[in-house]
Amino acid sequence: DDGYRLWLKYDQLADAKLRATWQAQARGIAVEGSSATLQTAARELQLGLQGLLGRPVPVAASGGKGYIQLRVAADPALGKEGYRVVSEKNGLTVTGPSEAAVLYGCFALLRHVQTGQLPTKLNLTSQPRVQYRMLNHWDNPNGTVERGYAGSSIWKWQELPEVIDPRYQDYARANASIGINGVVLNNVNASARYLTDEYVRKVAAVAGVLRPYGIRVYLSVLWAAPRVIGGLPTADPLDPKVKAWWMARTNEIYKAIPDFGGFLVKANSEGEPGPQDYGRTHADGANMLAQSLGTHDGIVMWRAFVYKAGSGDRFKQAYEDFQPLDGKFADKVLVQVKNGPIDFQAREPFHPLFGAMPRTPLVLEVQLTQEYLGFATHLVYLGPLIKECLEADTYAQGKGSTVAKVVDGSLEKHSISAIAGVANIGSDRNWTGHPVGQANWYAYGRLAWDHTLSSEGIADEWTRMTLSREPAAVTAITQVLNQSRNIYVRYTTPLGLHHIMGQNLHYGPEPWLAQSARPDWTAVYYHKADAEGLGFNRTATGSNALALYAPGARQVWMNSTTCPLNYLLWFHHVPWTQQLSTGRTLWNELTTRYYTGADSVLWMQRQWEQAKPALDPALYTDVAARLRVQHREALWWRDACVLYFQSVSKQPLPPGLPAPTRPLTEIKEQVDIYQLR
Ligand code: BDP
Repeated sequence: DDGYRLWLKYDQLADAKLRATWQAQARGIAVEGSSATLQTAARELQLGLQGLLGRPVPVAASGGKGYIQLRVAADPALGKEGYRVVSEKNGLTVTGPSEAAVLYGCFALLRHVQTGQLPTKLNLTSQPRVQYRMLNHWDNPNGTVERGYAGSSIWKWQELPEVIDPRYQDYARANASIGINGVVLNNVNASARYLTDEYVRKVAAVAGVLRPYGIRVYLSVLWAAPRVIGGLPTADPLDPKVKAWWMARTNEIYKAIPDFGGFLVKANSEGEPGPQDYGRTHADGANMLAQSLGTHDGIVMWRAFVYKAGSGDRFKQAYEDFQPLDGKFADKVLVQVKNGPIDFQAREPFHPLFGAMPRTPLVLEVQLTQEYLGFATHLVYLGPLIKECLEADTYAQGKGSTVAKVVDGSLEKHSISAIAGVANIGSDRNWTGHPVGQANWYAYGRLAWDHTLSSEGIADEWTRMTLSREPAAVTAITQVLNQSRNIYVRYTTPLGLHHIMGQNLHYGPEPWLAQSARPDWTAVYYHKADAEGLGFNRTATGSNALALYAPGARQVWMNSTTCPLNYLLWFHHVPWTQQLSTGRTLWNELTTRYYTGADSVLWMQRQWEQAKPALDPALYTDVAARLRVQHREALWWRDACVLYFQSVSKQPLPPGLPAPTRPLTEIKEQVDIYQLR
């Protein structure tokens, strides 16, 4: 098994009785209507059922008993994309108010069969809680992928529009199966190329493949495009010529792609151009772009990932730039906010903008590509990370004002809502490099559809669809998935440490990093280790970033003796010798976590080995080898951090923890090797 089929495996159900039961319910598929999406739905269902049931399942315009009926039918309870899969007298029906809804219903039915469940009294009803469920590609025109660890880009721009790689369709199938309905094709550090007629033709070809799967395409735009490709002297959003240029470009795009989704913008961030270059605000820029969309059905997602060099605590900067703009954005604008205030660290408190911009729909952006979580080498299931953010309580309108409710629009009564995942896929045969990276793509899609699903439930579903349905193996594997993120945090950044990774690569430890182009690109800026203690004081006696949160949320973190340990060093500078709620001193707790974290990777290896008989041999071997690297590198992190922090704390290791066998200098050399050009 080379992993190419992802979770859409459809190998024959081993249980003959179960197969027979389903066979009686799936003699054929009857589809009313001939549109591309309905035909796609029927074809997908057919493909899946034929595989699972091991016999032909014909598709017809109508059919009798035992035929599964696919039908578009108005149903006010289901929104636009919700589906209903029910067993009726004559057989199963899959209905929904739109063709895409029927397609989603077919995939839900397949999931049901594939995970080994019965057709009796079937009633699967579901509708998405978030309207725009986006995958963001950080793919460049030359085929590289920014922070991509699974080969190169799947988009072959050179060959488009004539050559349509069959992979585009398989990509669409995978996305549709988990409810993703929008994809931004290119990197937020955008090239202006995509806005040219030449490239719009290519983009239109991709859109044509994705359309029958209910997926719309979007583009990241370079703010300076009017200068770079438009021949204008300026990109000032209030300049009439600039406005006219965007309007004309947008109209051309819609001529080629009538269901084009809109734009994603990274402006005045990490050196990218933006409206502030002309003394204008983010709202000026976003609103002008929204205006250029005219009456077309498109949106602007404007990113809030901004931080300036040398202006106080980076934690606060996006808030300071954007919060005052609440209420100033046009209707079609959404502001896209990363899950945490710094940058996709292994654990972050929720971003303080959530709940603080009630008049602006906010897009939650999570990173599926594991830039700060071990690339495609470490096994880290991100379901728990995404859930933790969604369930965090902003207290913006009292208890229960979760990030999820801000994002799905229910808290502040927005009519549009969106969520974005930075894609972890590439040209590798198995799409994600690490086979378990597929689970992150899957979990993201499922949570984007319904954030109330549990991370554990999704892990179970994915494992059974992708790896094995053998119960003991499912248990062993899902235990690993569910623990993996906490384990990663323990051996890299326990107790709320953050941003202490290798500076160029964002891989491996570099807590000693003190010099960089900007202070907020060093590690010491974030951990603030000194003779007295460790951690960033963000209380009123420090940067006071805590004041950005509503009182209820702030309360949780405010006091260093009651702050949950997972967030302690995010908010407090804690003496090495302070006793924590575990009974250990900070130093002893920190080192214990590094050691137990690294040891837990051995536990992951043993669990994986237990599942071996139920797994495809090549896949087993691949993951087993990656887990060996993961252990070696967990020790690397452990020794680097323990020895470095010890050089500052001057504390002895707690009894029972063996001292690292190599000196810090040796580890530093190793880190340097990885960062050589
Ligand atoms: C950082 C990445 C950088 C991205 C940036 C962003 O290192 O490559 O361009 O995020 O999100 O974490 O814009």
